[in-house]
Amino acid sequence: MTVQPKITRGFSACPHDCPSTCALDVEVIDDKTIGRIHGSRDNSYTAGVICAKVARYAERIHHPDRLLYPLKRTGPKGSGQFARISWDEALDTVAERFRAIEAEYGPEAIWPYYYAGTMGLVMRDGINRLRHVKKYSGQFSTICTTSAWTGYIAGTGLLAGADPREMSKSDCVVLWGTNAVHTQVNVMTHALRARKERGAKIVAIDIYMNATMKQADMALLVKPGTDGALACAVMHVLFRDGYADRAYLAQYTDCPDELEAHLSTRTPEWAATITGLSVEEIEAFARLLGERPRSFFRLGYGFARQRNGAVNMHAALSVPAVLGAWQYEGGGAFHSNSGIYGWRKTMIEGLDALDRSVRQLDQSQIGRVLTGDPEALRDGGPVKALLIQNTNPVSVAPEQELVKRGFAREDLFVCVHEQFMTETALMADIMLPATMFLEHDDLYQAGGQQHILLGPKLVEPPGECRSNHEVIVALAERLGAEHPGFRMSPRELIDWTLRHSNRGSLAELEEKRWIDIQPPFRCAHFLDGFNWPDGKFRFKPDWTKVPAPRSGLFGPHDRLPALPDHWTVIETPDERHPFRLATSPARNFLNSSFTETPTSIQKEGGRPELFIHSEDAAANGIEDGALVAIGNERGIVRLHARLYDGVRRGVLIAESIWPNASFVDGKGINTLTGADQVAPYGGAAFHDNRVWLRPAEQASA
Ligand SMILES: Nc1nc2c(c(=O)[nH]1)N[C@H]1C(S)=C(S)[C@@H](COP(=O)(O)OP(=O)(O)OC[C@H]3O[C@@H](n4cnc5c(=O)[nH]c(N)nc54)[C@H](O)[C@@H]3O)O[C@H]1N2
Ligand SMILES: Nc1nc2c(c(=O)[nH]1)N[C@H]1C(S)=C(S)[C@@H](COP(=O)(O)OP(=O)(O)OC[C@H]3O[C@@H](n4cnc5c(=O)[nH]c(N)nc54)[C@H](O)[C@@H]3O)O[C@H]1N2
Ligand code: SF4
Ligand SMILES: [Mo]
Repeated sequence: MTVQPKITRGFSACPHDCPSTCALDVEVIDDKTIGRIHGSRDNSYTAGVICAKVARYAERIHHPDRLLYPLKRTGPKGSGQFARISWDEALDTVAERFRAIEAEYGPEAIWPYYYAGTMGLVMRDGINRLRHVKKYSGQFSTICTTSAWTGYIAGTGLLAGADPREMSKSDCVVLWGTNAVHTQVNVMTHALRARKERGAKIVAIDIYMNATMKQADMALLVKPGTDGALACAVMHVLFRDGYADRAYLAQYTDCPDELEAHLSTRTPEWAATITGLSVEEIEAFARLLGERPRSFFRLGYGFARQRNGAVNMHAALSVPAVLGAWQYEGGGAFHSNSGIYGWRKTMIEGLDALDRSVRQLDQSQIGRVLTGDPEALRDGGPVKALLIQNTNPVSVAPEQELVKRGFAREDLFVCVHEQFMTETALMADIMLPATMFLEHDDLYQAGGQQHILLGPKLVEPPGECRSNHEVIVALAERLGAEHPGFRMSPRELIDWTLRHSNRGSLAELEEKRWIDIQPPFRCAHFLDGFNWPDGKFRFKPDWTKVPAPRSGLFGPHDRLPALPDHWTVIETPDERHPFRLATSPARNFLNSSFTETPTSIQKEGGRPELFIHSEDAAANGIEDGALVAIGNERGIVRLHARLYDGVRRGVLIAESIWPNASFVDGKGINTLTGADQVAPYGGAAFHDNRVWLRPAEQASA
């Protein structure tokens, strides 16, 4: 007789870089093993729903390829030849190299590089404590949010908005530039509830017929980078047809008359040419909104990953202001709640040691930084060492050819702390094995909703995996870095941070599992004013003074339009590059995470593919399934064609981010994306690429 193990339930929070930050119920089989993961039913935002890839997390946490022991490189860079070493040898080597590099080149030659592979505040941000105390080079994090946040804050003055659960009380939910079915499935839970319970309409605005567009009542298929034009024409109609809420505009906005005059030429006909929509589609969308001012604008990141992305975000955000939608429960706009938490992260990040004279390097420009571009180096010395946690730049960063060239430098010392042998870990001199979220304690805040959640340690890590915190503390000790945060445990850091941020204590959070910090209705809807001295929404922002994270003015910031508009700084097709390529998210991968799990790879069809309109394929002699090449001045990528008439002619979509090695030539999709910065504060325009397309045999790799 076999004894069935007794399954207990643990609670947690999803650590991945996803706006949903789901509250999780985890089946714990024994102290090393988990079963299925479920979405918590009693969390009002998660509402029992999570994505399939996290539900089957056992496949990732118990993966046979998990890194279990520290390794040192024994062959040429990137050869994959490593030998197992002890933790002491690994940490001593890193510390010795850092000390030697600091002695010869100064502390700014060392660049701790991280991102959001885990969103836990302790494990993600603790690397900054070491950075600040040691005065290593700073990182300006631009790879994800900068263009979107800047555009949103330019209007409201604050990164917050209507309670996302209010979507279920809306008459019209506008999913603008987010493929929520893939990237944050819980948005659909609340939007579909509004449709079922109140007959709400769901509008989706995207550049291809993705899974979210297919669920919409109205799917607006725009040309990439033209959302500003659509927003302007919609506002034109709202003013023209008496749908603009003039009393609201007078009370709550900066220059409604100037906006109305400016929009007089931004007609549906004007926008139709730019966006590729018909005049009727634009009129119908505007009318729908006009008749349903209780409209909820759920603004995503995707449409801001264009060179005019901040402007387009701000233009889309201006529509609910013209409509007066913010006055209604179920109306207004939401992009992210990152502005409501007000954390004191002194202990986690060592902010009391931050020296603002230390240079900040642009995360997205890692290729340029490592290949010695003086501007990217802020006219300082070279970067000679990297310490990497929670990110996989060799796969995810733009200008991949430069990134690879940089990582191949013999004089660059690289330490990567990872869960898997990613393409970045493969370039390491010292590789350290990392824990996963169920193997350490951490604190989470949701971007796409309003909870603070606890993710306690539930199982023991395999092999010799250590958490990010353990690695940072061990290095600090060897490097002589002093800070009280290095003497605290993760649980102490969580408790300190909660208490000093007036969010209770660890004991309280542990009991409650999460806390809902949704601001009151009037505040979330800015009914006592937007977050500017005069309380007025900005149609005409001062783009040099948006209170968003920034380290300078970048991109063509001196040419930003004063009012919402179509800004023509995108990579417009030309004779040599007649196509526009976007790298929209795949459902079963999360950035480059989950590309190691067999089910995800199989569900994504086993290989990277390029969606091409059948007429474009025919015109270029390309058949379904054929190997094709796409290229621009940044490089050439070869992958297989998938004919799909859900893309516009002239637009190509490669759902990403597949490992570079899964492409025919080992060149990943980011070979084609650029690291020039989105104005005004930076950001990477991953979906804004001008390319040519050919059958593969006609293109030399
Ligand atoms: N399954 C899955 N989930 C994820 C991720 C993932 O890779 N896979 N990534 C996670 C991360 S890090 C983030 S930041 C979020 C991002 O999630 P989202 O906010 O959804 O943003 P994106 O994933 O960049 O793109 C969303 C959509 O924008 C569309 N788009 C691109 N250009 C334009 C344009 O000019 N106009 C319009 N209207 N649409 C455009 C793309 O085609 C895509 O369908 O998702 C997170 N969740
Ligand atoms: N072409 C294209 N490129 C893109 C995008 C796109 O839409 N198109 N999206 C961009 C966006 S929005 C983002 S946010 C970036 C994200 O890109 P990345 O930051 O690279 O995100 P992930 O691929 O999720 O990788 C995180 C890595 O962290 C590791 N990790 C997870 N948890 C831990 C931990 O606790 N400790 C340690 N040491 N490691 C851990 C994982 O194993 C994984 O390899 O990619 C960007 N790149
Ligand atoms: S939807 Fe997002 S937050 Fe929720 S489980 Fe999936 S990846 Fe995690
Ligand atoms: Mo992201």
